[in-house]
Amino acid sequence: MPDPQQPVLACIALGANLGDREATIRAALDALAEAGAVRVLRASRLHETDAVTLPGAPPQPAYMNAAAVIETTLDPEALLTRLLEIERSLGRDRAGAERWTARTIDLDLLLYADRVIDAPGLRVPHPRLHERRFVLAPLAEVAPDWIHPERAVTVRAMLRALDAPGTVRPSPALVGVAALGLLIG
Ligand code: PH2
Ligand code: MG
Ligand code: MG
Repeated sequence: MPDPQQPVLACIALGANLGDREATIRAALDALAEAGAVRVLRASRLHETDAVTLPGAPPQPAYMNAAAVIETTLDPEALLTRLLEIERSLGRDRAGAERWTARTIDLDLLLYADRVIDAPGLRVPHPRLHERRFVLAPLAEVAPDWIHPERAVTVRAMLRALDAPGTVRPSPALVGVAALGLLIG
């Protein structure tokens, strides 16, 4: 186990397709930055993306997606709990929700240092990370050289290799984080 006091880097995906998507994503990043034990180091631009749904599911509004690199002293379980708390505080209602239904906010733990975790409710790296353009396109802005610990390839290479269709429209707006002034490089 890593030293619990030693900060590690992790990557988070943010997605929203109900309500004021952009405002909610900004609020989620601010909430992450304001809570103790987490520093937001980089935030991607906002990317508007067509909703990927389960086969046969009704169409959904387009998403706003983004990604961030954070530094944290929380272990992966505590970080996941923090993400779920922020989702709830921003109006995510999971009651009765089936998979992949529209949501005000979705915060996914994509990568946590070079750890591989397979526990109920927590799989890291995120199991579908490598096949989703709406995850990889923003992630490649903030962590292009991050190596997927199971696939041994970089985020940039995974994005390049992607053959799944998917429409991603990057917006000129950075998500931006209050009091942090960060950037993509
Ligand atoms: N999240 C999903 C399912 N489908 N589609 C887009 N475009 N963006 C998402 O964040 C997304 C999705 C489940 O988490
Ligand atoms: Mg998700
Ligand atoms: Mg989620």
